[in-house]
Amino acid sequence: MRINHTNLSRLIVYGTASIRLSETRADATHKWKAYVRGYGNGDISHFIRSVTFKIHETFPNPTRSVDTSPFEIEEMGWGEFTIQGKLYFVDVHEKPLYFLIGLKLHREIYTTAIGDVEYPSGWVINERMDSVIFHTPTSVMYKLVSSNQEKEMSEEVWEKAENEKQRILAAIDHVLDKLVGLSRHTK
Ligand code: SLL
Repeated sequence: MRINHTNLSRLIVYGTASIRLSETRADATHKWKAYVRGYGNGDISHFIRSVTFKIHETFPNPTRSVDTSPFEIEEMGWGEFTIQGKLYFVDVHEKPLYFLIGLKLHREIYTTAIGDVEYPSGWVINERMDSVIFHTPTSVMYKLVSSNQEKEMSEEVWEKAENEKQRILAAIDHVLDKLVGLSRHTK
């Protein structure tokens, strides 16, 4: 049964963390992790059943499933690639959620942490934050999700997210302007 006119949401953070090995090998220069966690490291295992990480095919068993918290895998390697994630909810009636995250071994301008938790120095963090929205959730999911309160977003993180949103909107506007310009040209 679904509960109408109800929306529940929970913040999740997914990302990668990597560090250079002190002794590198031909097939491994870095140790890395990929993970999904709650905002501020809050527990998400009461509504998330499992997370599947599809990593590069140069690794053995490239589809890795994690069904207990922390939803995290750890590996050693030499290269960067995109990881495909799939998040399954405790209630199988809720559709799984897909995400993509770039494994980053080297720091760039946009490899940043969300800032809700501290990491030891030396780690390269690449994270995204997303809001999982349960629109007219099943009653099972409603009970599970609402059984735990989530940490409130700090003002700093909120501001960062808002700036990012504005940046994306400005980029969309820019592209739309270009497209309008192009179509005028071809008329
Ligand atoms: C690149 N397109 O060329 C990427 C591929 C693959 C990384 C990166 C395997 C480690 C191992 C590994 O790190 N693969 O052999 O165990 O940069």
